[in-house]
Order: sequence, then C-alpha cells, then structure tokens
Amino acid sequence: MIDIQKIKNQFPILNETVNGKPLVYLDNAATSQKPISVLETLQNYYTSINANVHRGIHTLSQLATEEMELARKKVQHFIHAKNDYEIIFTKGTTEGLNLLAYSFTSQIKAGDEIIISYLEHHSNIVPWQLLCQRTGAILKVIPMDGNGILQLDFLERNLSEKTKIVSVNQISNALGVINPVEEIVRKTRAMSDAKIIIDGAQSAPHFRIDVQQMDCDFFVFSGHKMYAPMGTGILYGKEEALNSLTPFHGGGEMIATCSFSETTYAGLPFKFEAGTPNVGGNIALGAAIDFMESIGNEVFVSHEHQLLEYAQEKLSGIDGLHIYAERAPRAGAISFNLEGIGIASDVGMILDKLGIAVRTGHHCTQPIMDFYSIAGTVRASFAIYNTFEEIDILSEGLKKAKRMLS
Ligand code: C6P
Repeated sequence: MIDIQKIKNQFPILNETVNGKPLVYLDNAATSQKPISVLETLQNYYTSINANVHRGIHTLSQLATEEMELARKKVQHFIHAKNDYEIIFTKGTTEGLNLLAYSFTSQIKAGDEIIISYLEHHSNIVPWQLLCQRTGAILKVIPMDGNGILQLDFLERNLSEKTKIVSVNQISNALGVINPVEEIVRKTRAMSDAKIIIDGAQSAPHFRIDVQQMDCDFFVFSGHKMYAPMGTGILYGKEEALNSLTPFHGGGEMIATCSFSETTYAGLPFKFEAGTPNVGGNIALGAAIDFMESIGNEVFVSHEHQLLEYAQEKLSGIDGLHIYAERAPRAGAISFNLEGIGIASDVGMILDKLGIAVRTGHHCTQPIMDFYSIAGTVRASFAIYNTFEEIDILSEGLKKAKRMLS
C-alpha cells in the first residue's frame, strides 16, 4: 500500500491555501509541483557550488561539472538510452522540437514530406511549418476520429521514400489520449527511412520510458512536468541521428576549434549545448528522477491510473458533463465541458475560488478544439500526490459551477 499522504508531505506548496481554501492542484500537465529534495538540491547548488561548467579548473567548477554530468547519467538510465552523450540538456520540450526542426533543415528539400498527428501540441506543429516554409517540404497530418484515436491506416497510404520525419506525441496533453507509438514506429520503419521523433512531454512524468525498446530516433520531454524546476528539458537522440544534424545554436562550448575562417564542432552532447546551461536546474532534474525512482514506476502507473478511473466515474455522474475521448486509452488527464456553458474558463474561475487549480482553454492544441468545434475544455491532470478526496472536491466544485452558471 502506498502512503500518498507521506508523498504529499514532501511538497511544501501543497500545504498552501488558495482563496482561503486548501489547494487542490490538478494542473500537473501544465507543470508539476516540486518536492523538498528537488528544492533543496537547487538551493544547495546556489549556496555551495555555483560555478560555470566544463570551463574551469577551479574546485567549484569541477564540482558543478561532476554534478551536472551525474544528472545526465541519471537521465540516461531513466529513459534507458545507450550512451550518456545521447542526452542533450534543453530548456524544455519546445526547445527540443525547435532544435530538431532547425537542425534538419539541410537534410530536407522541396517535395519531401513530414508527418505529424492531429493530436499535437502547437510546439510539435509550428516548428515543422517553419521548416516547410524554409525548404518547400509538405506537412501531412494523421487524422483522428471522434474518440481522439489516431487513424493509423493513414500511414500505410502516406509513408514513402518522400517521408523524412514522423513526429508524434506519446500522450496528448489536451485529451490524455495514449498514442500507439510502438505501432507508429513499426509502420514507419517498414515503409520509409524517416527519422522518428516522439514528444514525451506528457508521458515521461507517468510512464516507464525505454527509448531503445521504442526504437525512436529522438525523444523530447520537459523536466518541469516531472517534478524538476522550470527551464529544464531533455532531447535524446540516437548517436548517429544526432551526429547527422547541424548544430542549432552556435557559441561557447559547442566548438572543437574556432577561427574566423572555419569552425569545427565539439562531439556529442556539447555540439548541441552552446552557452552556459541551466546547471542548477539540470542537477535538480537529477534529484527529480531520484524522487520518482524512490517511489517506483509501477506505483506511479497504478496510482495515476486509479485516479483517472475514479475521476471518469465521478465526473460522468454529473448531469450534462461531457468527457472528451472517453473511449480512447488515456493517462494523466481528463478533459471535459459542461453542456450549455460555452466558456470553459468560467468553470475554471469558479473552481479557482474553491482552491481547485485546473487548466481551461485550448491547451495549445487549437486543431483539436476545431475538430470538436469548441473554443476549449476544462482539463484536470494528475500527479503522484493527488488523492481520491481531491477528485471528490473537484466533482462537488463542478456541480456548484453548473448551478451557478446555468
Ligand atoms: N503542455 C500543457 O498545459 P514546454 O512548454 O516546452 O515545457 O512543453 C511544450 C509541450 C509540448 N508537447 C506537449 C505534449 C505538451 O503537453 C507541452 C506542454 C502544457 O498542456 C503547457 S502548454
């Protein structure tokens, strides 16, 4: 039996009150809260070892470098990458995807095709549109049905030698739908030489990730959604896939030699880490991984699955509440609207008055909202510290919102 209260006690912010009510934090897909161990790691870095990395022979610089490289190894093991130098520190999923779209430019020509899905976050749409504008490539989109399930027969009809990139998320942030990335990888490999990118922003906080087993070329995620500080993220790439790319940012630390006539690049991972990194944040990302591993992935999967099932049961009992994608396999989030209440943010504001934090709006996925002809949804998203009682409070809050708004 897991003691959720014991886990919850490790998060100081969860003792706060909001609008005079105990905080019920259900906006974890936007960002998770941080445990004491992560906060202390960050503070300890700035109070005891703050120095720039890979640059100094002085003791603090060496200590900071060692700690950050240790964090890189923790990430390597967390996602089961083959080598630590396949782990690139970024500031989040958005930066990882932009890095890839930019660095692919020289490999893409007019008429080449890039495939994404209907369920993507804007950060897995716009960078590819920009790449298409730069190169004349064509963006294709795997359609979805009314249940938020991707129609993968599209791949059979569209994959070809023209396909250069397939980029999809593992879990949709707007609907919580789990996409069959293994099947997408298998189909793509069978029918093209495309590079495969998985946006793991919403899966890394919940699932065990094994990039070698998944056989993707790249996997990107954000640290701040999995208990680490904001401004942290990871781009994983297979060694040969990373080596085939041109650098994104130029600057300090990413060069082997630099003169006015020619620059040669450093090896992995430094080729993609120009400038001073978020040293304290990256070290604290290592502490977040320690936190998650101290609980164990099976516990995360099981507890969060039970929370979702309970939320599904409670919320579907509310008259006039419509849950999106309820027949699809889902994890981490439940997305819904109250019938007859056009503006999701009105519901969100009433919940906020009750101390309940949810996200409302289009969740940076406007195509999904257009598909359903809605402006937005209310989304409750879960983390390991959420409880069944909090879902009861959400359910009561929604009933109140319905009474007030109808
Ligand atoms: N989704 C949400 O509330 P950044 O902002 O770079 O850490 O992550 C971008 C991103 C990319 N892909 C997916 C699937 C995501 O969910 C997100 C972030 C947050 O749903 C903020 S919009």
